[in-house]
Amino acid sequence: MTLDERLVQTVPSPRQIAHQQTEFYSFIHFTINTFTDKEWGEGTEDPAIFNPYKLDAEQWVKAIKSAGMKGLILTCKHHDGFCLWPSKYTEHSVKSSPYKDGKGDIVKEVSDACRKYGLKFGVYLSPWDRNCKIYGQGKEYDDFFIGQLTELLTNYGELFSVWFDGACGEGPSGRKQYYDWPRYYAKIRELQPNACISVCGPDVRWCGNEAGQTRHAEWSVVPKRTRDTEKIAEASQQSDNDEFRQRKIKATDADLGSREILKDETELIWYPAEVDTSIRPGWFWHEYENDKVRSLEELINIYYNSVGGNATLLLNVPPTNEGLIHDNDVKRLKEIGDYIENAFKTNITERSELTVDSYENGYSIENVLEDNYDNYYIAKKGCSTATIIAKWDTPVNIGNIVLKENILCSQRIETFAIDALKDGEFTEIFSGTVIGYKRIVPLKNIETDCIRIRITDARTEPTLSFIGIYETVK
Ligand code: FUL
Repeated sequence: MTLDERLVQTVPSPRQIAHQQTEFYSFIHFTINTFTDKEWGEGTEDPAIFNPYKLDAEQWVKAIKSAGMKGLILTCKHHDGFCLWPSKYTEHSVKSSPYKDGKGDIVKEVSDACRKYGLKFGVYLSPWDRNCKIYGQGKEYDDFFIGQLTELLTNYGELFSVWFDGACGEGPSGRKQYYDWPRYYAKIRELQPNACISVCGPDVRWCGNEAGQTRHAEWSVVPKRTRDTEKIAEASQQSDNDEFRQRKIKATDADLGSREILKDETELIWYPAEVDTSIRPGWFWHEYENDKVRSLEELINIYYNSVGGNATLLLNVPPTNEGLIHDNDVKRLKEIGDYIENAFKTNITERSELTVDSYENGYSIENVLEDNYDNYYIAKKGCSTATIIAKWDTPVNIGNIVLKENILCSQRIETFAIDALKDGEFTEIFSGTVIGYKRIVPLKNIETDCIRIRITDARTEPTLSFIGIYETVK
């Protein structure tokens, strides 16, 4: 079998497809650290300090929805071991805090608010637990961890993500727990078969940094060894420092999936990237960061490079110690939502005369007008390139072009380019590598009456499930 044949045989699972379609969703970092101004708690904090007396999960969910996000992942337990739900396996939880006189369950409040407003819900459960006395004792700790995991998997409805962090700062003389990952995964598959297991897990790949940086080309078919949990943990945060959060991708990891990289790999997997970053410098809320909410421009740029670059975006928004999302973050989230709504409001592909140089019977180019995988375009057998032309009667102003492959047929396109007709001649205005699930090409208001999209190389006959050409909204 040729390399290209092997590559295109590697396809996503239904749960991976559903996850990728979630596109943009939020992280909520909230725990006892919110009250101590720390990023990593020690595990010795007194639960008496935990009292987010104004907590309003619906306020969180509304703010997140206003940004156009479709899901929420809550840090049910961070490294300090404090549980936001009344776990029966520890006293280090909300039940020992003044919050609602020890009768609160924040996981319940947040998951209920998500259902009410139509957001998917996911859980973050830190494998590293600094409070737990038996951490490092092998099976005994795994039993405890499975107990807590089971509570989260059974009591809060359907989950779309279970997020396992690789971070651990125990150091060389610290306790070392060899996590029984296969056992954790089996429990999740048994109780939440539709949930993706992310980062230290088989379904969603950590992009490799926390700064919001993406690779030039983010491939979904990568070597199986990229899923090795030990390696993921090694690359994860090892100590509580700001520098790590700003760290970019190492040059050696810049390419995970080109033909050159994959040619000698024996085992390949579908393992799409997720970009996780915070709206502020820290993952947790700190009063002194209230005026450090990242700019709209920076966040939109991250959105284009992640959601528009064949990855998903997990944007953290940390609630305050009162239990509310701060006004500055609320405002920025709404700005993001408005920006995205405007940028992708008016799709003028349908108004164009659309032609292509080749297609397979039953897979004609009109199939790209609707955004689904039931109908899609595929080039004629034997063709690894395609030239698509969209022509309008009068000039149009284009702000963005969205291209999507049908990933049920794997990720096939290697390179593409876009040209605009100006004074009777085509000029190249963009060239790129991957398309994958979704590629957004920002065009800064190009005026033309004809656009040409050239798929210049593909692993086998290229597919496109959707083309959206968006007019600039004034
Ligand atoms: C890291 C953790 O150490 C941070 O505190 C945060 O939770 C981030 C998402 O993952 O590895």
